[in-house]
Amino acid sequence: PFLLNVLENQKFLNGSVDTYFIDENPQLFHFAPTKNRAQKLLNYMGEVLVNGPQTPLATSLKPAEVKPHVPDVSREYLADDRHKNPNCQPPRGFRDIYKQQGPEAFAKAVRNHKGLLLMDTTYRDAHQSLLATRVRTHDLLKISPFVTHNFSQLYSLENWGGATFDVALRFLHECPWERLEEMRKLIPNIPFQMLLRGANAVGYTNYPDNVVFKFCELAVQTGMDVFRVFDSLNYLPNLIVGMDAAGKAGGIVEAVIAYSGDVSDPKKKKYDLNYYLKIADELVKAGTHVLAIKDMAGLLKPKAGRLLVTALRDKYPELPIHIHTHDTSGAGVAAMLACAEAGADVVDVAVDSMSGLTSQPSMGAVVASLQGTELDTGLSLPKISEYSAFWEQTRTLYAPFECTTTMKSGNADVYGNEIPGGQYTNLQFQAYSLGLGDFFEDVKKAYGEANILLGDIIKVTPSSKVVGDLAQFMVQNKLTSEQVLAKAEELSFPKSVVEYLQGHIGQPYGGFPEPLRSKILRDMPRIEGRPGESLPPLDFNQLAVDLRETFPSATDRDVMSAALYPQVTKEYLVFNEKYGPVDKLDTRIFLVGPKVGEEFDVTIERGKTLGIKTLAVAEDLTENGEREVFFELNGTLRSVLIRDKD
Ligand code: 3PY
Ligand code: ZN
Repeated sequence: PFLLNVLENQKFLNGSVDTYFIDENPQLFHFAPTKNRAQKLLNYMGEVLVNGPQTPLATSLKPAEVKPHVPDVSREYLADDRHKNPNCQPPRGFRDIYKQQGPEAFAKAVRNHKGLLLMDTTYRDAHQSLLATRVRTHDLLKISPFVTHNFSQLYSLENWGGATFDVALRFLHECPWERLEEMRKLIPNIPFQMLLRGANAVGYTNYPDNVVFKFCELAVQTGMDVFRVFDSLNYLPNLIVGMDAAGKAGGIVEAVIAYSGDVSDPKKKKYDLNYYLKIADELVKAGTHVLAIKDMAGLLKPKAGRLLVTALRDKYPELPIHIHTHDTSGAGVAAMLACAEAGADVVDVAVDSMSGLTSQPSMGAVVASLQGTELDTGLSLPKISEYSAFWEQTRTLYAPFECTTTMKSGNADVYGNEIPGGQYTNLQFQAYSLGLGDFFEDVKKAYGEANILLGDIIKVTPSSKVVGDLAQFMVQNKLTSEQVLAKAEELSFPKSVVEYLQGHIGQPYGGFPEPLRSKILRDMPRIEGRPGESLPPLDFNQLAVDLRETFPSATDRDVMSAALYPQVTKEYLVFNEKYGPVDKLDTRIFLVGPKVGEEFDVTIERGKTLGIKTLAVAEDLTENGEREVFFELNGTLRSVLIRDKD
């Protein structure tokens, strides 16, 4: 009412009043949104108790009933108290160099560093590969004070981008921006790294350029430092959009060459050493601060790694080289050691309990292997063990998403089918859920054939989906490669395959496969060149107006999320409005709800903790088909009525 009165006042409206008081007291206008967050959370838990999980679980396994032990960081070092004692800052890290002296100085410091540097992928690729990207902010934050104090020597912590953005909004009902901001508060010293899919940003399709630029700008403002930029076809024009966007935002640009084939095998001709050296040249010319090789499927054998890194090192003595791999075959540690010995500055690892299989090679194994050598990482093995123990327990909370439900060991067949780490467990999972005996073996074989049909392309998000979709299509319709070619005109191919051939994600090296392309597309339109070039810029102001019509409190971050994922973001906002800050619940409670009789705390903001006890779920339905669920909230009886959907 105060605000309305002021706004309707004629003197105020014609500007003839002194409004300094208002200018100087902006807090007068900060109205607390109708919060009742506690009630919303009770509604959420009631919903889960009555109607089951509100986020789809991938298996019938239940989250373990553990409270993971968080290793100690002495009290005075915790972020809350840091400002009271400036001497308690965490040790200096590479981020301090970047923030004080810029990306070039950062790159120089990395290059001049004596031992091998590591990027820890535990916060992103490791759980993207092993746990369907489901690790929640709540668990990431718990271990962050330990990380900032014990792993300050890391090159970076990969903790954002890739699939995390989409999954956070879609399945975890949490804001990816808030995740980034909160991690940053707890970890000021270690550079944060994200995976940027070039012109696809953190999505699966090309966006208008201004979306990619604005995305990077907001990412840097929210705390991102290193942008690993790739394109799923190594298509240079797409890569350059991502590099420019990250660079203009002030980030550290780490341009990537996605690795395919086997440079150590003279019979594999398409992606030979020359191919990689040529792209490297273009990326260096385009001003990358760091050069990375992204071996998304784990195909880089030790011998190939040695060859490739030696050639790059010789050619670019000043440039930091960073190697990414997956351990699918089991040769990951060996490959990373070979790359390090050949002159790579940084390699990717995940903490032991989140490593191996389709994830990254083990941090502990790499660190131990190099102790006492010239490449000694300087990291402490006992600290790695404590970190690993936290994740070993935390991982059991995510049992419903465990890749190990189906994957029991590494498998060197990946050298043949070339399936990227994240996709490997996905396909295996789908195959098992269809319950068809040898289906996965058939899909893997078909994946290799589909790749050849499409012209032996680079396979990583989203081009890997094109190959995977074609492979499943072939298996389901019992088609051989020859039959696909012969019947191409009559078959109704998956949408992703058609769009790929139309040029929606870019141009593949060596061109599109003919006559397959012409047979499938006939007179359908084709995009020549870079897809984003023909997309009109997105009108952010209009998007903000539209979004705020339905969600008045939508932030600029929400607008950015909506630019990338319009539908998913709206659903996230609706969910959030209805159920409140579900990201603050412990993971087991978030996934499957509390047990009846269970007492637990939920900290919804610093200093504001709810004490909750689940009392009972009514046996009988009300006449409206609702079921009453009873809680104790901070000692007071509360109940919620939930429509029973059964
Ligand atoms: C992603 O794009 O999310 C990847 O991890 C590709 O390897
Ligand atoms: Zn990866």
